[in-house]
Amino acid sequence: MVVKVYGPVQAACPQRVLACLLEKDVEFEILHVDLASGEHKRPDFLLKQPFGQVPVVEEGDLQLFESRAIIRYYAAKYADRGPNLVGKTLEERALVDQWLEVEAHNLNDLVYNLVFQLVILPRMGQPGDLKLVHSCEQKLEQVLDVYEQRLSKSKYLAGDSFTLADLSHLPGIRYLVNEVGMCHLVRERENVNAWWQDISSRPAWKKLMELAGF
Ligand SMILES: N[C@@H](CCC(=O)N[C@@H](CS)C(=O)NCC(=O)O)C(=O)O
Repeated sequence: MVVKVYGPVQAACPQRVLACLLEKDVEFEILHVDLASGEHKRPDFLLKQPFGQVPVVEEGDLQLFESRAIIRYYAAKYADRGPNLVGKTLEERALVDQWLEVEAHNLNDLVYNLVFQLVILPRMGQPGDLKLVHSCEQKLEQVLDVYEQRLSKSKYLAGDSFTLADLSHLPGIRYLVNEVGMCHLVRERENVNAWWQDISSRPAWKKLMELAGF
């Protein structure tokens, strides 16, 4: 069954889902949601995503929102197809979950704030808050030092192979490197940089970047 994915292909959270579907070779259809005109806040869309955000997926009777819940679902559903993204043992799965949580709770907000202050507000003709930018950048330095340590011990976040833990970082790190002018945060860290070069070279991610027109 074709999976319907609601959201602009250029937005980070839909990209998390699309990267997973491409890795798993799951057929999908993108239904563009126009964030600029507030389509995601309209009553018909709120029936799909009550918080008025993208992405949402529909597959038959199943409707799901929250990008990390969606990727966990598809990675588990297609565990035997394509790369194993969830880990093989209980311990590997726990490590995948741990780093998915780190991405969601330690990294994502900082990146989001930087994108909002340095990309979205200026796009709307408003200046970003540079004090907040500086504070987020400093906090991000510390978070990425933890990644650097971790990636000095294993090639990928959860161990020796690429998993959801790594995949979930692709949209946010792309923003850092390509959109907010903070590529130094990645480039300065040998292991983080090697990891980023590796995961962003995956065919599924490259295909998504083409789809997004980046
Ligand atoms: N935790 C949610 C966050 C979703 C989210 O923040 N989506 C953004 C696009 S990346 C959005 O819809 N922004 C518009 C808004 O919040 O009004 C998820 O991972 O799905």
